[in-house]
Amino acid sequence: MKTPVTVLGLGTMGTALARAFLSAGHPTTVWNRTPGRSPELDVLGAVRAVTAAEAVAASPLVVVCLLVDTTVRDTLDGLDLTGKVVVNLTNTTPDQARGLEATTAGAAYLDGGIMAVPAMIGGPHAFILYSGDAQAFEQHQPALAVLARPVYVGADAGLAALYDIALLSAMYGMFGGAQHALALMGSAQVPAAEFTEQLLLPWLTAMLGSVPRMAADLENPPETGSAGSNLAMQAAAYHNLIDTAEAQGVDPMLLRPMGELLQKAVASGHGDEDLAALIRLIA
Ligand code: FVH
Repeated sequence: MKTPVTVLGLGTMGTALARAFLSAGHPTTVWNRTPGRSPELDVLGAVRAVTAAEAVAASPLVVVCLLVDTTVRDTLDGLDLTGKVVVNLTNTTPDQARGLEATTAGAAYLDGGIMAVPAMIGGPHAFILYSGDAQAFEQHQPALAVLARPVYVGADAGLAALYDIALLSAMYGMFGGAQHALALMGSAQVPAAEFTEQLLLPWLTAMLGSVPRMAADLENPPETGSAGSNLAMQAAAYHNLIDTAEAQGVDPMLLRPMGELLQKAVASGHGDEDLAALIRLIA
């Protein structure tokens, strides 16, 4: 028989997780603060627990996907977790994950960072970062794999959150740039969908190709200066990005921090270097 699983939290993500476990044949007990949420899970065979304590008692593997850290703490507070493996897939900071590990006495703790939206769960492109108890991860890897590709990043329970936050930070930076570009083109009534498909996506895809070189430069700084687009040149041109946004009536708030960092890099003598120098500056 497949490992029985409990899912605490039936928001959009918790529901997707429960659905994936049920579809893969795991006996699945679910609990949610507001009863009756996601009735489609009943059709798939979910067992509804009335209390979180009842839900935890039903399975050796307890997956938690609630709103924030305090929600998880309040929900688990006072429950008997002895002998359970608790997998917390709620978004947390590294310190919150370590704190939660310390409070789940008697249980093995794994913290997770879901790198997917709900519709991707159970599909080929989703992955979930895990850190914490290595033995628990080994034992339950087959069950966790029905959700998304499991990626174990280390025994420190806070590591998955650190990786998760790094990837989310990169995502928001990317979205911020794309959103500014669309606002700018919108100010000239350029159709957004066509601009995105024909120019924005090819441009961003080509530029993403330079990220591995940035990472390589960070690990092995080049002995000579920039091979192509030095920071002094970029800082000089960056004024045009701000001026154009203002002239078009678009708030440059998403662009300003990068311009300030470029100026700082040049002022502190890094003008002949490449973009990896900016990483060293903020670190
Ligand atoms: N959805 C997404 O795209 C992202 C993908 C990456 C991971 N995140 C994180 O997953 C956590 C849950 O997200 P969600 O999308 O399921 O969120 P909601 O649909 O808003 O559901 C929230 C659940 O939390 C329950 N809840 C809220 N407050 C309390 C409370 N005080 N006590 C007990 N439960 C609480 C809520 O219950 P209810 O409102 O239905 O009673 C939902 O079950 C989250 O950390 C994301 O950052 C999702």
